[in-house]
Amino acid sequence: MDARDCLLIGAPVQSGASQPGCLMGPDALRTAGLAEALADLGHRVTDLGNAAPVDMSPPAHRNDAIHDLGETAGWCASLQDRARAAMADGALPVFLGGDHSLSLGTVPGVAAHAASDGRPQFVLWLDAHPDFHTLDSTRSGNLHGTPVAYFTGQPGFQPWLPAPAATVPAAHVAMLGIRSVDAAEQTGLREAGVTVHDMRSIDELGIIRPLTAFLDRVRAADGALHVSLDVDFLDPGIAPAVGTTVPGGATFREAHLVMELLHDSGRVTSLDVVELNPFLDERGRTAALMVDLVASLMGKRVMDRMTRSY
Ligand code: 6HN
Ligand code: MN
Ligand code: MN
Ligand code: MN
Repeated sequence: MDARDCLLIGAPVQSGASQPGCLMGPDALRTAGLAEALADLGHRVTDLGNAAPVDMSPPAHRNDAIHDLGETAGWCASLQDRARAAMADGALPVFLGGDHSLSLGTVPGVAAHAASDGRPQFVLWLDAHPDFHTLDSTRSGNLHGTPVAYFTGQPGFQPWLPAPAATVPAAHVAMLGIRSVDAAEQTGLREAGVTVHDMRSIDELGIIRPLTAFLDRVRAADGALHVSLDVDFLDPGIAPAVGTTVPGGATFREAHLVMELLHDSGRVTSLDVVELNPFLDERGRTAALMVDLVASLMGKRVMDRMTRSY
């Protein structure tokens, strides 16, 4: 990959999760050396500091489980603007979470820019969960479980959340690593037509085939590609610092291979690193692993290869 202008944008959002701690995520990623790792690879890195939510007071929703709706709506509005502006600068934004509700903002923001460039937007969702609840279907009321439904344009989000600046067609979303899906999400995903590669399919097919099939589609469409990396994509044995651990996640090598293939594709235009809860970490190991994975995505490799071997 050529040297890129990387913009680090902290999004210390925790209103979408049930337990506090994601507030510290951006600073843990900084402490683990994210900017330095990207600069070492030759990229030009600017840390824009942390974004803040705008003030919003949406009406109460009939689903009593929902909490902190106004704060999450405020982040959604603010991050849509920040994401769109970062893309308009020609940069590759890296959004440092913060819980996954931040993708309510980042994805519509980058998609709005892609639309203004006349490029289709694609999203790769690396997560144990599909995050496909609507405001009506969420039982936990944790809005980090809703962004994919929101940015693919499922109904029932307005007037509680701002209208998305742009939506992404469900057919342009692929999910990898999925292993915890609620009943309402199953139905919604099937009806919308999202491509879901659950852990069983990774066990059976490996991780290369589903990913390269998706990347081929992005390339054929000359699409922009947003990658949303949830810590719980990884197995909790290697990444304990997340509030929603699910056993049986991606291994160290599977995760690095995904990042390496993404780098080789040259298609990634924006990235979320989400759900890191440093309060739950063990001596910073999860933060360090996330930094290492981002470095792989941005070109770090063990050996320089003359040719690709697959
Ligand atoms: N995440 N489906 C569960 C819920 O509460 O709606 C878990 C959501 C996890 C959210 O992965 O970002
Ligand atoms: Mn998630
Ligand atoms: Mn552009
Ligand atoms: Mn998750």
